[in-house]
Formats: sequence, C-alpha cells, structure tokens
Amino acid sequence: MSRRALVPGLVGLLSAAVALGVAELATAFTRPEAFPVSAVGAVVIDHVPAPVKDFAIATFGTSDKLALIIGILVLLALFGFAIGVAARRSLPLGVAGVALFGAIGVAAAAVRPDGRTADVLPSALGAAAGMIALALLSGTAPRGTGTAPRTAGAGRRPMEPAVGTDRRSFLLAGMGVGALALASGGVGRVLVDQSRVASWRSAVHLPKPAHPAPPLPHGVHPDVPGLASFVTPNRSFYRVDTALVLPHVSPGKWTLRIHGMVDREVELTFDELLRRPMIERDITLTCVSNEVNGGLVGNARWLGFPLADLLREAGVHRDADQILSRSSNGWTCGTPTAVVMDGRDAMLAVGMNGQPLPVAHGFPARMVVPGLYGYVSATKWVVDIELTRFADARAYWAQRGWAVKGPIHTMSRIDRPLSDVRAGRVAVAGVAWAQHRGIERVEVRVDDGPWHDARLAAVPSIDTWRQWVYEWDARPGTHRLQARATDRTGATQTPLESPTVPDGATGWPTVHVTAT
Ligand SMILES: Nc1nc2c(c(=O)[nH]1)N[C@H]1C(S)=C(S)[C@@H](COP(=O)(O)O)O[C@H]1N2
Ligand SMILES: [Mo]
Repeated sequence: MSRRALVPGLVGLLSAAVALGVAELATAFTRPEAFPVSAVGAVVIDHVPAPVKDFAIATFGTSDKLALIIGILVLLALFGFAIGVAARRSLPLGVAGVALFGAIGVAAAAVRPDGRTADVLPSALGAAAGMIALALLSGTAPRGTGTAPRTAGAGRRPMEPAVGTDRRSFLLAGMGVGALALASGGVGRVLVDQSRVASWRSAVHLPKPAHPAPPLPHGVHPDVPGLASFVTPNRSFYRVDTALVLPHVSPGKWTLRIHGMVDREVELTFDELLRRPMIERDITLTCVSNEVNGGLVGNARWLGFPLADLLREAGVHRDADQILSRSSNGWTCGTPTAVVMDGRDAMLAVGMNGQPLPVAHGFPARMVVPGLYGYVSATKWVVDIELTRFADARAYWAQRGWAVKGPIHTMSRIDRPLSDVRAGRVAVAGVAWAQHRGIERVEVRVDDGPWHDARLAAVPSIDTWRQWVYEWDARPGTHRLQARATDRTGATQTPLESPTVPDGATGWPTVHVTAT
C-alpha cells in the first residue's frame, strides 16, 4: 500500500469507528438488534440463498453468526479506509460515502419484520457522527506527501507542514481511543451481553410437572466412550436460528396470542402458563440442515403445556390445516395442525433438562413437536400462533425453498470409532432416530460384508433417539463402516444420498477407519 494512502485511510477507519461508537450509545435508547452491524447482519441472514446458509453452517458450524459479524466488520473497515482515501481527494465524496453506509444501516433496521421506528436511530446518529469525524480529521490531517507539487524538487520529500500536526495528533488520539472503546463495547455487547435476560431467567421458578416423564429405563446409555450421551446437556445442545442477537424476552411482558381461524382468541401470560398442569417428556430435536453423521440433533427433557389443549381452548376451525407460529424476532414456522392434534406430546415448553429454557433455546417459551424438523415445529421465543391454511400463508423457510412440511427422516449416526483403531474387538456405536415412529433396528456393515444387527439400548418412548452398539472384530487394514436404521413402521433408512435442501439429508452414515 502506498504510504500516502495510509493517513487518510486511517482517518476513514477512525471515522467508521466513531460512527459505530455513537451508534452503540444510541442503541441504549432502542435495543441491541438496532446496532447497525446487527441490523445489516439480520438482513443478510434473512436473504442468503439456502446453499449459502448451508455452506456457512458447514464451514463455521455454530460460529456462523460470529463469522458473519466479523465479515461485516472487515468489510466496514475496508470501506472506511476507502472513504478516508476518497475524502482526501474530495471531502464531499467521503461524506457521501459515510452517508451511504448510514443509509444502508437505516434501511436494514427499517426492514426488520419486528422493526420499530426508533431502530433507525443508531445508524442515523452514527452516520452523522462519522461524517463530522471525517470532516474534522480530514481537515486537520497534513496535506503533505501526496498532493505536493512535483516541482518541489526531485528526490526530496516535501516536509509535512508544522502547523496543525499537534492538533491533528490530539484529535486523532482522543477520538480514536474513545471511538474504539465505544465501538468495541458495542460489538462486545452484541456478542455477549446476556445479563438482563439472565436475571429474568434466574427469577423463574418452574412448577413441578403434573405428569412427570417416566423414569429413564435402565440402560438407555451403553457404556461406550465417545458415544453421545442419551440426554444432551443444555450447554452442548445444538443451536440453530436466524437470530444474530439473541432475543431478550421478559417473562413479565411475554404473552402468547392464539388467533386466526379459531372460535375465540386466547391470550396467555407467562404466569398463567406456569399455573397450568405441565407435562414433562424426553424428546429429540433434529435440524433439517443436519448432514448425515452431523451434530444438529439433541435430546432433552422438556417441561411444558400440551399445545393441543391450548388449541382446543381456542377452538380450531376444521379447515385451518396450518399452525403459523411467530417468534418475538419475527421468524415464522408452519406446522401441520393435524400433527399437533394427533395425541403426540407437542408442547409449549418452558423447561429444558430441569432448567428454565436457556436464552439460546427460546426463553421464556418455545414449541416442541416430536417427529418434525425444527424449522417446521420448534419456534423459540414464540409469541404468536395464528391458525391458517397452507394454501394461504408460507413460513420463513418455506418462502426460501425448503419443504413446506418436514417430517424427520429415519436416520442413524456413527459416533465411534471415528479415527484409527487397534485391530481386535472394537465397539462401533452411535445413535439412531425416527421421532414418533421409534427405532426398531440398527444394522452395521463392514466393507461390502453382510449387515449385522447392532444391540439397541433401552428408550423411554418412541420420541427419542436410541443408542446402539455393534461389537466388531477388526482385522488389520482400512475398512468402511456403514449403518442403517429401521423404524417401527418397518421402513429402513434409504441409501439414496440427498442433500439437506429441501427436506433433509438422506443416505447411510459412512466412516473409514484403519485397524493396525
Ligand atoms: N425463533 C426461532 N425459532 C426457531 C428457529 C429460528 O430461526 N428462530 N430455528 C428453528 C430450527 S431450524 C431448529 S432446527 C430449532 C433448533 O432448536 P435449538 O436451537 O433449541 O436446538 O429451532 C427452530 N426454532
Ligand atoms: Mo433447523
């Protein structure tokens, strides 16, 4: 990079930092989602094509959102630099550049599905501050090397003007330190601030279930190291959602409205919900974006109130075949009414493994429906349920090319061995799931040999995954291990490999290991 671009570039960077810093201050009057970086990120998330979303999940896993924020910040820094260089040429051009970025932030905040007018403030005020900073700093920065007339003398660098240098350093240093502190505070806050909602959450006292989950049968979990535990701890439970900033939903203000094609609207507060007789059930959740042998699946003990009972109170019209639920951050989900009403333990959940729902998993309330992928059933931070028809309304992922209905494919996963082994007896183990149909059988095959029945662990119901183990006598050499599950309807997991889009990946899990 040429040295003469450096100072103007840094001036641009600093102006961008000032803009973010002031925007951060302004979010205090709105909410973290209105921070320009978050607002733009949310729009990106809502508009990326499915393959890009899949790529992001595959590449960055649960850090996909962090990667997005860092990406936006890097872009912002590059453009800030360019704007600074442009401003050295023409200040109005630079100021227009900042204005353009402000406008992008304002537009992003304005198009949010749960947008509020005040959300445009941080971007607007930030841009104004960025323009002022750019004007001040560009005005005081030295106009030395770059624009000096060449006639000044060959081979001799023109000296920087003495006047203004002190003022410039003072301004630069002062604004720089302040702005960077504020801006990093903003980014940090967006990423980690959970204190407010954490205190709401710790104030929640969950009721005892009126219908406790049956005790876990002995032997749900074969003693094989490396096998996923039957109950997935909350902290390691996979997380998938479109929320760049986790919604902070106060239980004191939370209500759930049930409306649309119903006889009478129902509105429920959190206290009213907690006073209802709760069921407690072990249910395995799975994401439609889970690759074969992937980790977007987890099993927890949920506490909640049956959704079917709530819907009966509202009186669902016969032709309302879709339950369109909506979260506090505007995400929507379409669930077949018939599935929720067929007697399975679909619930409005408030507890997960004995705790109030973690914020990342929907605090204070979410839906859980055994047998359906999360994108058509498991609305977190749910605040609204509209009874409608599939013919009349499309939910978030259905609008983006994913299947309108998403029953879970019968699936098995090999958890171990995943790396090379000693020849001899090796426990091949994993999990299999076909929620609400149940797992009847899991078979394993080595290379192109015959299929062998794996030993199935006990399960409390047909709504959870099931652990399995196959004792393999490993001969030296490199081998291919494959598994396939059969559900209790008799259907065996298909060998046909299909991608996650539009209705979930299929195929047999396959691992290659070398026994020595
Ligand atoms: N509000 C909201 N709820 C949501 C989503 C979302 O993006 N927003 N994603 C769904 C998807 S795709 C899945 S797989 C499950 C994941 O639930 P978990 O994060 O608790 O594992 O949540 C569902 N509920
Ligand atoms: Mo999902």
